[in-house]
Amino acid sequence: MKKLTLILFACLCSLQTLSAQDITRDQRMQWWREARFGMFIHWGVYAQLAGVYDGHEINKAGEWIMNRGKIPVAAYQQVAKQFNPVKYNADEWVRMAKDAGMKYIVITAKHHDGFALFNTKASKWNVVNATPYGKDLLQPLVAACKKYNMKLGFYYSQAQDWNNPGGAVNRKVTSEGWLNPDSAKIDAYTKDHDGHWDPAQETATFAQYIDRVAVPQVKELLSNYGDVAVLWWDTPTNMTDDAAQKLNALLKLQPNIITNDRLKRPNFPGDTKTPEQKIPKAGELDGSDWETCMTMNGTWGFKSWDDKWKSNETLIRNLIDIASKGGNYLLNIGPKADGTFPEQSINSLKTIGSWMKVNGEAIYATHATTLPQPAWGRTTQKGDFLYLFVFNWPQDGKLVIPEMKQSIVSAQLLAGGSKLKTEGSTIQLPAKAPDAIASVVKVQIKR
Ligand code: JFZ
Repeated sequence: MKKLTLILFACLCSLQTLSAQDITRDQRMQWWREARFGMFIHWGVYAQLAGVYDGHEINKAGEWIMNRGKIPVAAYQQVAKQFNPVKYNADEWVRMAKDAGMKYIVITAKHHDGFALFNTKASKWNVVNATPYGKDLLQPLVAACKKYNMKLGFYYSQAQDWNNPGGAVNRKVTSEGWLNPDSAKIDAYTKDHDGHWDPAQETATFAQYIDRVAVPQVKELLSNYGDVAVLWWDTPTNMTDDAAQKLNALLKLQPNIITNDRLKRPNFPGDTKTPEQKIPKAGELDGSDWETCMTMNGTWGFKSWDDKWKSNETLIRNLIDIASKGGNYLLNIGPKADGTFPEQSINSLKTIGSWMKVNGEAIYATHATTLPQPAWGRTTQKGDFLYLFVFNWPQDGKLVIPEMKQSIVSAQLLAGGSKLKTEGSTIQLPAKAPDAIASVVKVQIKR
């Protein structure tokens, strides 16, 4: 009898943890699903080089300069001696994100160059020990995010590490989708190489790197900075299931944390899919939580000579396109070495912010509609409201909602708020679009 009770008790317990977990996933994901828009920040020693080494403009993304330029470990660590971001103002950064309508920030706590933006006991290769600045860069960001009610997540390159011994090195850049195809400044430094380029990188094994650096650092990140909203793993080069297991186990330090699918494939799917520099087709990723990460120009980490800036029209319409398909937009900023955002990024954030101020309700906490994608733009839905994003203003002023089955109760423009006449599934628009990039019509439907 005692045994039976014990077994029963054990069963009940496991049942309870199961159902508790089920609830937790939706609860855990709720803020993220409603947020729709976040800021990615790629910052580190590479910003100091800004895409130029030894007089050469190094091709490809700025944060890859050590790898693409085959910069020796000692030489790269010398660069840190100049990294002194005295103009870094975390409060200002968070305000810029907030004013743009962003709901979360994900910052590179450690990128592939292994440089920790935080105070770590696991490696001297960090901002406190290796730079004249000498202060933790994450701490002020944590404080500012708390102040402005902004969620904060950490990007952590768990496998690739080009400075800490034993870290993995991608042999070649296999997917070039995120590279700037027009930056044809090819020279001797940009040829593909096989693996490590400096013996200093190979004085420990990968397993030792995981135990000595990655595990303790992730533990620090998840213990010393309050609530961590997201852990954004990247490039599972050489990852073993054993290493992934050890890192994954640390997530219990933050019960509400959300993780992506880049720890190790396929056994560690995480919570979110991460299409990079591209927006999936409608329906393509239905059923999963996904986030498109994208650069504003052609690089993640700051590069002085990259001027492939996306227009505000592209950025705003990307956000709309992504929201209309049920995803999130993680838009990147590559701060300069002095701690300021590039001027172009600041300006775009402001423009997006003004648009969001008027039209944000059509983005946040909405979901994809079942309507076909209209030729004039995109649609989202929230409860009894449909939101119509008009990119191409109809010449005859008649906006037709294709395959609309429900009847319309009322329609109005979010910009200015004027009520619009409707007839069946046709909405009568004023002659001129209130917003040249995207005007939103809010439609109440009868369900
Ligand atoms: C990775 C990094 O290497 C890069 O520096 C940046 O941080 C970016 C956000 O992520 O780059 C990738 C990762 C995955 C793919 C392409 C580039 N991919 O899956 O195609």
